[in-house]
Amino acid sequence: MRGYDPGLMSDRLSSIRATLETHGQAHLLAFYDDLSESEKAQLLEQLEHIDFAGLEALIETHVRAGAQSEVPANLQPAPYYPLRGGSTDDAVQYRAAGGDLIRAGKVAALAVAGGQSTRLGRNSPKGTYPATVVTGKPLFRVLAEQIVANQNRYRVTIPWYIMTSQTNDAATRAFFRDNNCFGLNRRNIFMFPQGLLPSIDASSGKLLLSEKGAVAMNPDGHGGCIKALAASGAIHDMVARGIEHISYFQVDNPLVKVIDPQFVGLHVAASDSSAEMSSKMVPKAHPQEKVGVFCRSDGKTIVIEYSDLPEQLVQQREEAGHLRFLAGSIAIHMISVKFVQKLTADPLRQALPYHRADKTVPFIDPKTGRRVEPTQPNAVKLEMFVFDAIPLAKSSIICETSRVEEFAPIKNARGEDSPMTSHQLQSDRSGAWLEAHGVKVPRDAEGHVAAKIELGPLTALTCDDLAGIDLPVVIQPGAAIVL
Ligand code: UD2
Repeated sequence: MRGYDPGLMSDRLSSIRATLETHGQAHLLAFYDDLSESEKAQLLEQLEHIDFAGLEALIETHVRAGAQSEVPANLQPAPYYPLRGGSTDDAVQYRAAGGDLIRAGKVAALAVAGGQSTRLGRNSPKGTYPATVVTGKPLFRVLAEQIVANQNRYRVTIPWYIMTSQTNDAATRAFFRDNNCFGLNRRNIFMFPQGLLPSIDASSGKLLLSEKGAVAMNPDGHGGCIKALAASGAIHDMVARGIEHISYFQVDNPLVKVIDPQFVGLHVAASDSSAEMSSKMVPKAHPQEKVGVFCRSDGKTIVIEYSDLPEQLVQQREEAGHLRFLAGSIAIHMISVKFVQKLTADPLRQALPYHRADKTVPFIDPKTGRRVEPTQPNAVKLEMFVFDAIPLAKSSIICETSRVEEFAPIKNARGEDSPMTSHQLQSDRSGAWLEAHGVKVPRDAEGHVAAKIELGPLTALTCDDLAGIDLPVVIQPGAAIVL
């Protein structure tokens, strides 16, 4: 923050007041005179960083005109590389190509971890949530151990970029410090907070005050990582390290393959991939599953978020009986550094479109100065989604993966995508790997593993890694095993 200089402060105040008046947001200074000198300076600083002209256009389209996400009329299901055994010729070839790139130090990991675990009933960074079935390792540890294991395997440094948010940046850094970075070298971990956007009153289009001296802000969505990668210097750091491709994933999925050589290889070497942005999919478990759906429109691959896909398409089935719009996005991508550079080359151009989310946001009434705690959604938050970058690539490919192998997100306290469903999937994967090596694993009537089996990344990154390891012969029903 700049030093206190009364003359300068008054010039800055006049200039920002003029801007606010031009854009109908002068109420943001309603309590300016009541603030302490440091609060005044903070408010001016905050206001000076808001692009009011750009925001006015967004308020017009997304708030006043009530624009919702547009869904093209001519949607078709997107094609994808179907799941095949890892031993097919293609798979071996792609895995080798990907492995070469990883070994050459050209692949980095990127976790988007701006969220808090509020839906899980906590108020701490999502990555600190205890995720594993027996020992309750936090998500960050599960991901970090995979990076350690891959570094050992490929004898290379795999830098880890982590997008935090203003709310959880300090707590995330402290968590890593307190855990000695989970065995990783601190210098190879690059944390950067995502951008913020003002929260907007839904009925008037006015920005909200969270305090008398502060504008209410919200994180700009996981798509904000594209801009933040450039703005934070992360992309610069990648270029300096010789990184060419980024393995992107969400912090909430303990089964994600943080680095997957076969996916890296497919992304760079498939004949129909421009090697800019590639994605993984799983077949949707049921029509209403809360995952975006890969579609084609006007020759481009796009993701339509689950809430936006028209119900008639959600339910449509092929003759064989499976869903026509089947390919669920599990938010795992390969993204090239050059593609991020292309998207962010013009800092004045917004790389990705905004989506509107209606939220309940407490605010200070500019007329009375009283705090209002609404019980219904009163505000619009604007967010970017990373998958909106896909149609900006020349040619983007999708490959199928198996849910039990790679997708067990922890999002809700109960029901779908909860610790319970994630634990079951984690045990199911461990059980399947053990069975492949001759271990007798108990299963229930639905075919799920009927024991808690935790298989750490430092023991095995893949099923094949279990070869040569001393394994139990039989696992008893209800047992809790850590390997
Ligand atoms: C997301 C996808 C959904 C599906 C699902 C898979 C969107 C809009 N939806 O659903 O299609 O792929 O994931 O699990 O993408 N995050 C940030 N900053 C933000 C917002 C989110 O870092 O401003 C992180 C957050 O920490 C989490 C991830 O992004 O790791 C996903 O966020 P979410 O839980 O809000 O997304 P969700 O479950 O609605």
